[in-house]
Amino acid sequence: MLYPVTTPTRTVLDLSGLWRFMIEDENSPVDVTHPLPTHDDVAVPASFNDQSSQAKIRNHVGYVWYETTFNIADFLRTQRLVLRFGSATHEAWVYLNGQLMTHHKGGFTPFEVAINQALVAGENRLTVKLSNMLDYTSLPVAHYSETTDDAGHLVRHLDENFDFFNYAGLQRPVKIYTTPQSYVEDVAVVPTVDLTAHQATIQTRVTTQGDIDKVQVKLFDEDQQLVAKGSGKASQLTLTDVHLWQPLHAYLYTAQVTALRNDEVVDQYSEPFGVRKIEVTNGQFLFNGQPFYFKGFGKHEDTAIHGRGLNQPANVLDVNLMKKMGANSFRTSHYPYSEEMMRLCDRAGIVVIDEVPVVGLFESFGFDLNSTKQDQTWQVMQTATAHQQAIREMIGRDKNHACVAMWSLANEAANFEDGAYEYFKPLFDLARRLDPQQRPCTYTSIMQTTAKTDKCLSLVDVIALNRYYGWYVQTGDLKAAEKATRDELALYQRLYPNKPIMYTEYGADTIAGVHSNYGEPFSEEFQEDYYRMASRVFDDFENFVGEQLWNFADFQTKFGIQRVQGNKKGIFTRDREPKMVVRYLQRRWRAIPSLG
Ligand code: GCB
Repeated sequence: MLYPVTTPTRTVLDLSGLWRFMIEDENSPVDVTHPLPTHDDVAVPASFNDQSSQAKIRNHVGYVWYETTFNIADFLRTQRLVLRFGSATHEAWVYLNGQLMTHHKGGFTPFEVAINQALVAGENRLTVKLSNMLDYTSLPVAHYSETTDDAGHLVRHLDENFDFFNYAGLQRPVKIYTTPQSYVEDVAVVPTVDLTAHQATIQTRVTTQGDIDKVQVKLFDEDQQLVAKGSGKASQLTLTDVHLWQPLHAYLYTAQVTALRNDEVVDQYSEPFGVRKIEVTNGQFLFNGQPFYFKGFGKHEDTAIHGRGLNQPANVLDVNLMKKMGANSFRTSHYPYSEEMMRLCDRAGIVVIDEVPVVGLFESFGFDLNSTKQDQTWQVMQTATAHQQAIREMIGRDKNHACVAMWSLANEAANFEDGAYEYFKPLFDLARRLDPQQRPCTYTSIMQTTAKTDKCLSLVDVIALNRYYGWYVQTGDLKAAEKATRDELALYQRLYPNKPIMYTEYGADTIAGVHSNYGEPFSEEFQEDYYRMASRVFDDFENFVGEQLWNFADFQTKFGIQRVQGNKKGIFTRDREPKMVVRYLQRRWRAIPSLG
């Protein structure tokens, strides 16, 4: 799916701004043929939760309604008009002038619908019903239950299988874009690099709709100079003296695709792309032929008041802070991030592990490493269909991004239980079939899954471990934690000598401003000691290809006795002030080259 951009044949209208908002009172159904019976406002894009002064709204489980009005300039009405949601969390029913236009489930990927048929003259009314409910068929996963209150009214409950706050709403931009009636539907760009010849072959695959008899492709460099051109829906162009897209040194070309009829331009679309080669071989993750070392973070889309809503200044700051620290990468834990963030990473040279919203695929959660208990996760969870859709939509959206170096197909599933391999095998096959760039695939493994019990390691290109020695286990005992970390990595390396291993989570809750002469847990001293311990171990393992700590910043969570206003494992506070450990990590990461 293409990101909406303006071109000589297309324009984009942004519906961001103030919308009407209400939570649904299930005893008085909404009549979509009339304006919503509310005068409350909500800003879009943003989560609705933290914009409200009322706990009842912030914590609402069920349906919410959004509404706005817009006009379309007469001169645009001959064009194909497409209404596009960057995301709608988690399930949406979209009505235009009272007519149901589309429905989409899955809260972190875009969807769109052509609206010409439903437009009226003058003001148009756009109404969206959203559900923030999750269950064992959805992604992410939560336990859903219902009770009734004293008045006999339905009360819905969610117990999420994850700790981040279940922010919801229209969290990403809502846009209307135009295309001509015949148009470019999709573009896939696949670079193949010959590193010794400094040359690349760029395959483009274009799909069109309507009356198009010719497709032209032109490639431009960063100075807008034409560097190659060709024609055909499937074209293969050669770039000589190629500028590589390197971690922290981005270089973006643009593929300009023109659709023609009788040699007249019908539609044009421009897609940025980078040229780089990613391989996993002999226990190494190679970027343009050189061993790459991931330095960075697991993150969240999470800022004050915006919640999980697009916050571009925060995204820019986060990338700037990463670069300052010498970090080069992050994982989109635990859902695909906004398209705006992906485009920013393309420009900034930040390497991304792109993760589907698959978190919490376990029936019961624990850190008992000696447990041999088998739940019925793979019978209880009915997520396979949603999982396939999430993979399709993530890869469909992000396939051309230079920044995406690997797909993560799950965070912390019950991979040690019977049925896990049978569940994951078709999903890995699907991802590999769908990705035109054939990127490596992985999942991040929960501590309960060990090198000996994980049933799915044969599926992954890179072993990605989420580990909390010294925090959730051996709490505060960094000596024991160091031994456990070392022993486990040694075992993985011995059993899987050809697979690169990385940490995709490790961390300790740390309250900014809390200090301890004794390096106690929760203090800034402990956090630094913890990371020093982990670094010492990492440096001793040859196949160890990266460290992505947990978490870039403190973030909001559901309520729980382990969470005081959220998860405090950030090395920055929620408003991006550094904790003490940042200086240590900055020194370390600046001294470790990304490549080489
Ligand atoms: C994990 C999860 C992450 C949590 C983290 C924690 O294993 O993947 O979503 O936030 O632990 O801090 O407990």
